[in-house]
Amino acid sequence: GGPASLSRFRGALVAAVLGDCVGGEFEGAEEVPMESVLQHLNSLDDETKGTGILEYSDDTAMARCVVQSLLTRASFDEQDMARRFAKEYSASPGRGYGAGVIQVLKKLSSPHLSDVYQPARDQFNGRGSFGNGGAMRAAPFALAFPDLANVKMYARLGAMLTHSCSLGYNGAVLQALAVHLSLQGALDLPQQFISRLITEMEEVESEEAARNDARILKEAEKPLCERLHRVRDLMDRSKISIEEVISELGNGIAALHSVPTAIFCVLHCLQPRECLPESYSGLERTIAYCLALGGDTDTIACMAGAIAGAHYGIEAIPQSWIKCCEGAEDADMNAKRLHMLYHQSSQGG
Ligand code: F2R
Ligand code: MG
Ligand code: MG
Repeated sequence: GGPASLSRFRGALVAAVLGDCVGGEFEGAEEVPMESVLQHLNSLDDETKGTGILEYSDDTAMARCVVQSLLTRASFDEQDMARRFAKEYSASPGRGYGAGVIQVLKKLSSPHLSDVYQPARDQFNGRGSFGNGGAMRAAPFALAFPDLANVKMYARLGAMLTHSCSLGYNGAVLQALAVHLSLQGALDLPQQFISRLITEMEEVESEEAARNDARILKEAEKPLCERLHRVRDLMDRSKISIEEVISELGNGIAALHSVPTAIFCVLHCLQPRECLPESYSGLERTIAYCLALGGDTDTIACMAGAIAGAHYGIEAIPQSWIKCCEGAEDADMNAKRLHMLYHQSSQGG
């Protein structure tokens, strides 16, 4: 489909859910042989093996809250979104949430809370979380707002409800930007895609709060930009091992160690790869590659799924995968509603 087509919206939201559901199998694993990944993915096609339904985790649970809030309010409403996060957590606390964010979600359910951003500010002795929980649910912002400045502003504010460290919320900004650009067809020119991300993040990371956090955490001056430069170097290489990707970019729970990694996975899998079946679509390659990295596989596959889904569209997703992932059909329905909201907004309606 063309820029911002319905197929791209459906691809983005559905593939994010699939990445979470199929990636959950390997979350936290140190080494994941590609053979195990392919076996896992093959089992989704084989109804006789009865994989059953793969449940979604916190990544999708929170993204669903973001989607419902944006659709219901037809804009960003921090009170409404915070209430939805708290309600979702209290209804299903066993979705594998991060150890720290649970405190925020409990506090957000208090009827006496006057500032919904305060619980996030109190995390980690006032430093705030740099986890990837803001980024893992950032894709819907790119599907609700056509304007780039709004995508950046609302992805940041949406993440700040739980992640007040700039590395956490700027990771969300980067993820939303990647989905926004992919939706426009920017991955047709991968070099320009990565350059554009670097340019945008240069501005985002020049803010004082970001510079302070980087200094305190002893990271590079502009940590996400520095990682994006590494992505650009790696994507120019014809061969690269999984070990090198992990050591250069990371595969962990911090936004810094997972958002650039997800972007790399998408870029690397734009072409067929020796280690992956020729029959795979680009989207299947991307998800498989994310799983083979080990570490935070559900989240990296969820984020890469959203970016890749916005590029390839819904047609690249196997029906058998959709059938066995909890929440995938809901995501498809919501993508259609977001597509309408997006186009209403772009017409000034
Ligand atoms: N939590 C997990 N996976 C662990 C295994 C779950 C298992 N399956 C189960 O069911 O028990 N996955 C999910 O968490 C990640 C998103 O986490 P989020 O929302 O960012 O949480 P949090 O707690 O804010 O941050 C995560 C951890 O990062 C460290 N950290 C963050 N900021 C820190 C700081 N300023 N100083 C020190 N450490 C900091 C802490 O260890 C946090 O707990 C996703 O992977 C999602 O899938
Ligand atoms: Mg998860
Ligand atoms: Mg995870």
